[in-house]
Amino acid sequence: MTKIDRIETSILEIPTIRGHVLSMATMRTQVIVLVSVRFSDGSVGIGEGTTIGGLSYCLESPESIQSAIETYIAPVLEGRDADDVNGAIYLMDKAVRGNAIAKAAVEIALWDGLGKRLDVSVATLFGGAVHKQLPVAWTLASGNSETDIEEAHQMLESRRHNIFKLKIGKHPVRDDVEHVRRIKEAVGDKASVRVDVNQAWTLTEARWGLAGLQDAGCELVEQPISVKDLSGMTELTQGYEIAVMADEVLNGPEDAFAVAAARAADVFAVKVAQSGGLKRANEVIGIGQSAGIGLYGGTMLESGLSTAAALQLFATVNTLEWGTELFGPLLLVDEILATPVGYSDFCVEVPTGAGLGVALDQDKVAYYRRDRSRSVSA
Ligand code: MUC
Ligand code: MG
Repeated sequence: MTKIDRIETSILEIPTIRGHVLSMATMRTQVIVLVSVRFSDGSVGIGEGTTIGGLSYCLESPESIQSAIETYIAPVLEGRDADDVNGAIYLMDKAVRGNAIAKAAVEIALWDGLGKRLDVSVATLFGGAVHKQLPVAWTLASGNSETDIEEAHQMLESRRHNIFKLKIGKHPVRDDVEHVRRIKEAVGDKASVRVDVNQAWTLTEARWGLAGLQDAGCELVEQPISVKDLSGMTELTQGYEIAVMADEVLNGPEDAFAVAAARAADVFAVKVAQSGGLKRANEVIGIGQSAGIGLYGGTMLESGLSTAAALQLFATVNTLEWGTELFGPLLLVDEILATPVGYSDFCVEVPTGAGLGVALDQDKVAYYRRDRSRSVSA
């Protein structure tokens, strides 16, 4: 029996190509928690747990992800059967409440290891890929309308993206709607425009906002109000034509069920990290499908590693009505994969090969490492 020998983590810091301005934080660096799971047969699985803006986006930080893994998850998994990924998931859930991103990072590494040992892709472990590539959105979030318009034109000309998500919620609603209107007018029918408010609006602001946004030709609004106001989300979903997407409120299948039961969204932003791993994200997908809720492949702005993990899962889903936003590696100044995830013709390519289908560039990993404690990566 192959066993889990040792679980190791390290934190990397990689600058972003420009300031990424969200309603709750401006990102200039992305902080990535890398996980290597070493198995007794010499094989290694790799995973990544990444959040956004320190502790400003959700309840986990890079430091809490690392400490949850090293202090509480590694001791219960080390020595166990490497192939028993479901057993590991149940044990992690028993030993650790919450901490979805930490669990996801370890679970991804376990699936990667299993896929490599069986010489099949992670998509195959989830029933098989039905897509080789998926549509991919780009987020315009420079904080300046002119710069965003220029960036949108570049993306259209290079055929990299024709779906744009605009980050709003930092400015008065009227100004934000005007910003969206200008960008939609500039791209016309060549691109679709969506927005993400990251919970910044009150319900009253959201009523004005949604009316203005749909008038401006914006097709979707993501998490306009607090995760705590599910009845407000229901009102907005039912009151306007513009699609309402649930993001931060979705932390696994139980939340997906609650949102679906309350008809509190038209679309799920399915995030592997936020869901607690690939298996739980797949359950979120199943709940969305059975409730008639549209699906969107979301990101925590991860590097190519967890982007590849998400691609392995989303490639198995017949219909992602709203495509994906798996552009994380493109927001970073540098790659940590030996062979980067491919982007062309408005799509992202699903990596092929065993496990996640990607390998780390160890020189880059060493270069971007925050410190060298307890860390020897795959
Ligand atoms: C979020 O809230 O969706 C995803 C894309 C992006 O630009 O930010 C993230 C976070
Ligand atoms: Mg979002």
